Amino acid sequence: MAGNALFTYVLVVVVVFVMVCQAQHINEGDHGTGETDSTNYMGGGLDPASLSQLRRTVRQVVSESTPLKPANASGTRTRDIYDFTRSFHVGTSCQDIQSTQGASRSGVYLIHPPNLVQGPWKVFCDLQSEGGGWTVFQVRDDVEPHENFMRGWEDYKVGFGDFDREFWLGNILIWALTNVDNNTQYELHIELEDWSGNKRFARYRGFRVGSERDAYRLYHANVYFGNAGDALYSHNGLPFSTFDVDNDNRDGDFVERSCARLYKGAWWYGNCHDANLNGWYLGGPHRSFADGVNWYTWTGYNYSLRRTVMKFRPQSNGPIPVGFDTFIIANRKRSLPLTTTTQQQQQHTHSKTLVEEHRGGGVGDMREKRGMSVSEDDDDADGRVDVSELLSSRNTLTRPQHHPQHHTDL
Ligand SMILES: [Ca+2]
Repeated sequence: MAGNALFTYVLVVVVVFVMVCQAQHINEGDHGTGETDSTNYMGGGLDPASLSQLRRTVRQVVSESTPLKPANASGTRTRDIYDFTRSFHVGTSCQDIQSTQGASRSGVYLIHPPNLVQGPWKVFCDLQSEGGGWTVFQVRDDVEPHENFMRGWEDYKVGFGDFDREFWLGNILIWALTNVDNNTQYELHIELEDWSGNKRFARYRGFRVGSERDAYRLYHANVYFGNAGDALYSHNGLPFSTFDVDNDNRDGDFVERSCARLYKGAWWYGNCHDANLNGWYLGGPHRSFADGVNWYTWTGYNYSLRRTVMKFRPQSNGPIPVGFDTFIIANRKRSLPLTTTTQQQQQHTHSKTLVEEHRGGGVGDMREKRGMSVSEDDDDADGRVDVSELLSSRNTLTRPQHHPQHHTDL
């Protein structure tokens, strides 16, 4: 028995060593995705037959000795991200850190935009998609535990969530970062993924968000590229609403008058929406109407997407270099009204559609308002904006003093 146990012990040590070496090898070659395909283990020198024999033996031995623990004993499931806040200097933007410091990996960085009095702030930069330079301001994903996005105005102002799970960067920073000066235009890119792994995207030029006095209104230039459908067309020029601050165009009694309450989110609602990416995370098809993570022009009002990412970067002039999938230039067809053939129809037919509510909001309107956006709020002599609200302990996302657990620096 003693000899048997010793043999088992040695065998386990050897096999674990071999597997660790394999895993390290794979990790060195593929840091970015955070996923290791088990089939890759085959490539490291052992032939498949003996490897699977070893695995069987290990599985048998392990199951006889110690109970198998779940992959993560705490029950959490996160996105694999990296924290570069101590390995790079503070930049003025994600794109700045990429171009002046040679950062090339997506992760959390510190930026202090020149138009802000206070800073720096932690942001998640996507430096690896299509040339990088993106500031990510929203993520919904298949993680545990999910973040609650049914939050009030103040939470949406300062942001919430975790960079390695789901988050909203905060309307103050989204506004500040899309209004750095009057010359820089930004492009908005939205990635969507359903529960079958299909991916679509929507991209808009001339994106920015107004100040709080402007109710964090959404502006874009109505220039859409993508294959997900132009679901933000009807939201252009609309103010932001939360369950406790109703800036939408919807009338009615009690809960009926608030799109945010009806559809369980916070968004640039009109009456009410073609997109609801801050809605409930319902995990696929749902019977309830339009209250999930919905993108109407792709998956309708009864399908809650698996993953969404919203990000922006300074836009270059000329054609948009979209290097994947096919895409169409926006057709200007009106969105279908927010009605269905079910009982919800009665609920909605009496109200005007969101598209009908929305007039103007084109490029002309946008430019007209743009000049006032930075200077209309509290600012100092240099025209920089006071964002001291972000220093409060309520801000657990972008305040550098707050250190949640993530991967250490590389
Ligand atoms: Ca209302």
